[in-house]
Amino acid sequence: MTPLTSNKHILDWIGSCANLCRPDQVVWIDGSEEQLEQLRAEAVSTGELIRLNEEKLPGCYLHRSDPSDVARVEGRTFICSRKKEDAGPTNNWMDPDEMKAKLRGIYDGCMTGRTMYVIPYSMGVIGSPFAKYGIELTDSIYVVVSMAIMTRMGKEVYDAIGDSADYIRGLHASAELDPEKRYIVQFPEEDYIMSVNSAYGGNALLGKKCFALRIASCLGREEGWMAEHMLILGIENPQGEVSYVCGAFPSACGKTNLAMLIPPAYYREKGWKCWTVGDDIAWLRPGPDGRLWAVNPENGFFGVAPGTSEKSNPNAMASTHKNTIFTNVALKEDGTVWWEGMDKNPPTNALDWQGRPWDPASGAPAAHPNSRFTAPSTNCPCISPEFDNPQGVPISAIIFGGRRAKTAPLVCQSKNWVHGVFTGSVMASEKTAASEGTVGELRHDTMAMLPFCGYHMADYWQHWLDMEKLLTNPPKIFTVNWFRVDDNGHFLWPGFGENLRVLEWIMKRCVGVIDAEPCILGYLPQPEDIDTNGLEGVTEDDLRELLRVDPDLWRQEVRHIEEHYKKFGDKIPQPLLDCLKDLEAWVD
Ligand code: OXD
Ligand code: MN
Repeated sequence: MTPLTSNKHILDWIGSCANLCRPDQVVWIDGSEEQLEQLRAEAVSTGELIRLNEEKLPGCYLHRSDPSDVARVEGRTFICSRKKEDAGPTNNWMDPDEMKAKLRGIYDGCMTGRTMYVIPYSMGVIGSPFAKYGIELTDSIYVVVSMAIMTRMGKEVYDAIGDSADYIRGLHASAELDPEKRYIVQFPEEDYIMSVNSAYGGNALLGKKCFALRIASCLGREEGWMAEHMLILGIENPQGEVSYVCGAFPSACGKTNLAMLIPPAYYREKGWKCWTVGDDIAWLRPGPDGRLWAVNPENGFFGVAPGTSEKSNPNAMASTHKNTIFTNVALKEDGTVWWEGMDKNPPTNALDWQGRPWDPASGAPAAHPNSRFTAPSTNCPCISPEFDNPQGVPISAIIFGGRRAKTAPLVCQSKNWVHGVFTGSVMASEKTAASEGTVGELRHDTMAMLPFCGYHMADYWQHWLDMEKLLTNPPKIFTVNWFRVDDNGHFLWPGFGENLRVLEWIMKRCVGVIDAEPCILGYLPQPEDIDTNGLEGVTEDDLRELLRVDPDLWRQEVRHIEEHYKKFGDKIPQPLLDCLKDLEAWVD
């Protein structure tokens, strides 16, 4: 097949990868619907994709992954910088030459009998100041058709790259899907990603975590911008003014629901609206006006299916009704799909995520707990009109969240940028039954970036601190906690759409039209400043409890923070240590 580019760097690199992997043929993906349709048909003929009910789910497919390949593999994900010190204590590291030698043995001849597809893609709107380009080589049609949803993909990307060597190379091979030879490797100094023996989205769709977070975090540090694991939400008030917030949350904290929030009836009637710009990743740059501007570099949602329902997130449900690829969900008799938490009617005569007949009485899940939908952003009913704006959107507030039964208040504004960076650096969540580890155990997940930062975490904090110098009007920083419980273990806050009540307070603080109560953690709302009109069951006493900061709990928290900080040794920026000192002085 004739190459779609004459760029020598690209041709040489593809040549050397083809020599190593030895595919039967190389296919250049041009992004046309015609070519994609051919590939989908081929995947259907081999069973790699299953076509779903064309009337109820037009253009939708089911893919079942290998049962040993259903999630990201942090233990096998590496940052191979030249110096170990640059990867830091929270990343796996190996010498780049040693890693490449090991990987060469695994890739050797792994595409014999298969096709190598060449995918040109852009993270961000092609040609925009934010955009970065990538080329992924893969042996998987599932990866090609998923990248067509998740990125801006097609031959226009070659025009944007031109003759330059400025693009991110990614070599993906499903190979034998052998978990023992599975490696997800980033070489940040070479703009190179190598991923082998997994076809799971987070490991194989290289534009997402590998590029848009791990590699991009390193590019951002060099170039004065930030790649963050954050949603981007637009909030429109009754006057028609839209403010934008970014939010970082560890998993199981309702990030996708917040990204697609539907205002409660009382707010809707007054004219409030919410707009989704992004559900997972934000690239943030200082604008000429001294504010921080954000884009979502992706073009689709790779959402967790279980728990998503018409009740919890109707916008996510609507996003999956056409042109969507479902992975590892259950297949119903009528050619539609099902997962736990979709509704209260488990299907009869369904097949589970591995294609086996499923008995609702068996107690086994029908869908894998990490089953996913890969859906185009344009399907989302509340997608922001600014989604494709090449300049992005200006960010008024950054929100750090976590799941804390008692310690963290419902909402609190940090004292300033430095203090906000401190609160992000010590972000933590208590484990739920759904995640590994002991229920209630605390996991520190700095800015929700623990598995995604491509360099030393303490250098990353310094980069956050340095960003302030590039901003004359930085966003205000807040912490939120939707998960406070009372003494009987009942949630005190209803969450979901009602979170807009908290966001409204945040917006008011950003424009300085409301006072707040100073405390050791920053600024708290007065209970009466959270609008509870139309909200049943949350009393002023509940709000007082939701906002209470208990010194005994914070004494324990300080010990946890000290423990967490110990990992980073003497690299921790002094301003963050000063924030910790203030907290220590308060609890002692
Ligand atoms: C994701 C993740 O899939 O954070 O977005 O794991
Ligand atoms: Mn994510």
